[in-house]
Amino acid sequence: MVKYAFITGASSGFGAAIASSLAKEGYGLILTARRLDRLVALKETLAEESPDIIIGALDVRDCLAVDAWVEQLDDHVKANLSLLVNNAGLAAGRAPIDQGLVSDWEQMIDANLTGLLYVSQAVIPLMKAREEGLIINITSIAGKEAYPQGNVYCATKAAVDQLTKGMRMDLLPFGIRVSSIAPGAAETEFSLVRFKGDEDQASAVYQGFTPLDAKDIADAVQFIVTRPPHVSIHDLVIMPSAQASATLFRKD
Ligand code: NDP
Ligand code: 8X3
Repeated sequence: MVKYAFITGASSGFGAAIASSLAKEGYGLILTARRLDRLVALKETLAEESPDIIIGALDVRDCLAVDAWVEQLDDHVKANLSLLVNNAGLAAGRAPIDQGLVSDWEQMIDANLTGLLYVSQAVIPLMKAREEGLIINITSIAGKEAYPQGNVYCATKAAVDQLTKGMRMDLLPFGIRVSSIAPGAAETEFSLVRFKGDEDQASAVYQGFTPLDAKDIADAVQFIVTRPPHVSIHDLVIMPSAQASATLFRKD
């Protein structure tokens, strides 16, 4: 029986790389994000590796849409949904706390924290019914250490860090494992989104050192999902070799 993995934010970066890695592991894939055209292209790319890919446009901030999306999945998919990767998220802007835009704050809190809660609450009953499952939350080094002008983004990731621990406790009786991965600087579309399409500002973030790439995080997911059932990876902090903390880099 095919096992299914539900990956949020699969239209780029970590999510797309994780989809590719899990296709190789034989998972059926449930891939969501807001940009459906990206998901259509990804499905075509992965078709040879996984014939079983379900895609859908989904904004994780929309609770009703999240519930409806999970509800409409075929019964055999719901019965075999064994992995959830809560990856969708973003940083919007980088500004001192008194100068941040309320709309940026809301977007980050609603996607990174509240959206993760909506998706988890929709999926967990399916795992509980089988007393088996694995949830991987993508947090960040920003959730371990705040950095200047990172304020609200850091706070959302710190919240998810704590939430991961709480979820693990609440889901222990049901055999559901909960992991987190906290990456440092990785070159994806993350900075382009943070700086609202300013390519110069985005590329400057990664100048002078070799950042992580999306496959580095997909490799970590692959490691977690291939552990035997008695092993639970609680938290992986993965940094570029040139990054020693949220703010300390060794640059050329
Ligand atoms: P990308 O910008 O490349 O990918 C982000 C993904 O999240 C996209 O697929 C985007 O899809 C999706 N997304 C954003 N908002 C929403 C939403 N409201 N509803 C549904 N999907 C949404 O960045 P990364 O791959 O780097 O980021 C993935 C995760 O990793 C994020 O949670 C990020 O905070 C975290 N992270 C990133 C690091 C980095 O340095 N790159 C380091 C540590 C953590 P779409 O726009 O199509 O909806
Ligand atoms: C993304 C990494 O350090 O830019 O979470 O916040 S950082």
